[in-house]
Amino acid sequence: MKLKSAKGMLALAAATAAFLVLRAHAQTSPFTFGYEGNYLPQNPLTVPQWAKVLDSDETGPNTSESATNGVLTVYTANKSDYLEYRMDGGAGMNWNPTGAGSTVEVRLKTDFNAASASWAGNLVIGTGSRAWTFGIGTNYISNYGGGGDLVMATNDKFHTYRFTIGNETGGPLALYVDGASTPAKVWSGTAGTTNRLGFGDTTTSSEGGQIQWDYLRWTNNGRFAPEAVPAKSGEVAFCCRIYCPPQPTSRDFARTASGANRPLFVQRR
Ligand SMILES: [Ca+2]
Ligand SMILES: [Ca+2]
Repeated sequence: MKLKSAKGMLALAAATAAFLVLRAHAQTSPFTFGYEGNYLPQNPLTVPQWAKVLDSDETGPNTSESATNGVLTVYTANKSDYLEYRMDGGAGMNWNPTGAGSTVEVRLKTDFNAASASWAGNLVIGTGSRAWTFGIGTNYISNYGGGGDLVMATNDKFHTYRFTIGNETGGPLALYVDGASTPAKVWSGTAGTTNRLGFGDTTTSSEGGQIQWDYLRWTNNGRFAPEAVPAKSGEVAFCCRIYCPPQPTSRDFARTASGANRPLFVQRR
């Protein structure tokens, strides 16, 4: 496709604008529910509300929880300490895997692992027939039941972790980090009847420390991997001068630095 005239360019601009309207629609959040860290999970102001089911030292000081500036900070002093929030699953519940596929996204930053602990806290994803319990450490994420580590720094900054499950009875689960379109790790999980989301510090044996949770979002309406950048190998961005910066980067394929979509053309070499 070649652009040969201003008229042609304007026509293409109009077509692209229409495409972007559709694309913007396609990029709307797939999530049905979310916890945004504005209140403690068990606070009635949190909708949907979580159950705080376990706390090894409710009056402190060996466990603590705080929601400040949209971030929940959960601390456990020792491996033996625990503090867990649950969103139980099932028919009519706000976590209800029914075969369509499920997607969970969390944004978090670990602060530290407790002394002699390998992980700072946990995330539990259970569909009622398949379960994954993740230990989240400062330098790796592990699946307790199924084994296998994703080696990465989780304490350098907030990262986004998207977990997708296509087959909720057999797995596997794929983890995409920071919007990448290919999984950083895939875990098969283990058979089990746990049907819930859970997070915090959920066991007595392996983890303690501190994690800051910015949000947890989820849906049981499908398996939604992060969207790929639309340009493909062998294609280059060709930008309309009306809308685009003179030196578009790869990120400009989808959006600007401010997060707003920009009209872009893709021209095959
Ligand atoms: Ca623990
Ligand atoms: Ca938040």
